[in-house]
Amino acid sequence: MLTVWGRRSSFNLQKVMWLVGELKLPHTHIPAGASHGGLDDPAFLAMNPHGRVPVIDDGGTIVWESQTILRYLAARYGDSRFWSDDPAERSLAERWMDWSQASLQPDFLLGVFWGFYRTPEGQRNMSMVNAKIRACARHFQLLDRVLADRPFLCGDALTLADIPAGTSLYRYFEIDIERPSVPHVEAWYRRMQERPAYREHVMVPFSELYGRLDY
Ligand SMILES: N[C@@H](CCC(=O)N[C@@H](CS)C(=O)NCC(=O)O)C(=O)O
Repeated sequence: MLTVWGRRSSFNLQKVMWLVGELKLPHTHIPAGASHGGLDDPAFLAMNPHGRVPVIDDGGTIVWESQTILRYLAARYGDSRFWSDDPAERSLAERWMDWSQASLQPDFLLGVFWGFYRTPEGQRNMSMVNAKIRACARHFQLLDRVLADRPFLCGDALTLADIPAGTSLYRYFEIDIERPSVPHVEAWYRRMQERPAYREHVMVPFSELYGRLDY
């Protein structure tokens, strides 16, 4: 049996739960982190010395780091659309996962979501926030160009490529910031919203996080 630790408002948990939902994996979810606590418990630190969620225990195999978990679940339970045996084909999805973690996620999640949405108004560094909003506009315009001739980042079907970047969409389109016109990204987002796993695990209201720097 698969066990997943994390809080439902955690962006990194959402990526994992979205894939768990797509793969229809039976699982137990244990709320952990923020007000649920538990991350400093010795038993939790023995699983993840970094003391962060998400973490999974899959029949005794412990995995932490959200994107490592995505790769693990896709390789263990996915069909070849999520994890190709061919390194070249697999790299088509992996590059978008790594791009998302190295480029989009720092600018959006740290710069905009934390810097703007989670920071109380009087404490915001608006020149930093505005620079990050502009950086995000460039990231989404890049995605818009790629998605102009395909429904998903690697072609006709959802793959691991779409999960980290796609998890940003709900918050990006919900919060009150300036956005460029990105019709192909908006169409991609509508395709995500048709998926029950996306609606259940990613479209999680987050207004309780507004202006709150604590977890
Ligand atoms: N790079 C890690 C980041 C893990 C991380 O920072 N998780 C946050 C939640 S998104 C966390 O555990 N925060 C502490 C808390 O929720 O109490 C990953 O992708 O899993």
